[in-house]
Amino acid sequence: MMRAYVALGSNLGDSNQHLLEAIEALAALPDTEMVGRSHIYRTPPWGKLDQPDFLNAVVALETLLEPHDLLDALLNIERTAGRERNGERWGPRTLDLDLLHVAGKTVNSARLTLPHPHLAERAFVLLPLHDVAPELDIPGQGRVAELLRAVDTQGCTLFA
Ligand code: PH2
Ligand code: MG
Ligand code: MG
Repeated sequence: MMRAYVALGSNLGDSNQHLLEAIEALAALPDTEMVGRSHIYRTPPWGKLDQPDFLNAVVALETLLEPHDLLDALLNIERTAGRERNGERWGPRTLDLDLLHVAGKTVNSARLTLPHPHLAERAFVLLPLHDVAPELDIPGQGRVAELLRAVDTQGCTLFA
């Protein structure tokens, strides 16, 4: 079994519903158990500012799926939520599922980089990740609690 951390985000449609359905779908993945779930946070848009606030969360999984198989499963769940990829970087989306880290694994493929290279810059990831894994040490980046202290969480609020 491998411990994997997945970030969830949505800022189109009924974002709370998209996140709740995604959490259910993740918990139902084959050979996978959901072992942690963060609060849901409302967060200001990062990267591209003229779009609605996001809801963000993180879940922890114990899984037998290899990282690339897990990635395929995440993309399937995104498609089920009506995710459209129009090529716009950092634009609004019904559901975004990002694989953040898989314990003991580094991956550098065309499709996937693990640990997620921009995790340490993003309050919208670190805040919920801190709920489920404050002591987690991200190789090359640091402990989640310390990474969180170093980012600006202004405008991020507890949603649920
Ligand atoms: N996702 C992005 C771009 N910007 N901003 C917030 N607050 N939350 C996100 O999940 C997010 C973002 C691209 O995936
Ligand atoms: Mg993303
Ligand atoms: Mg994504």
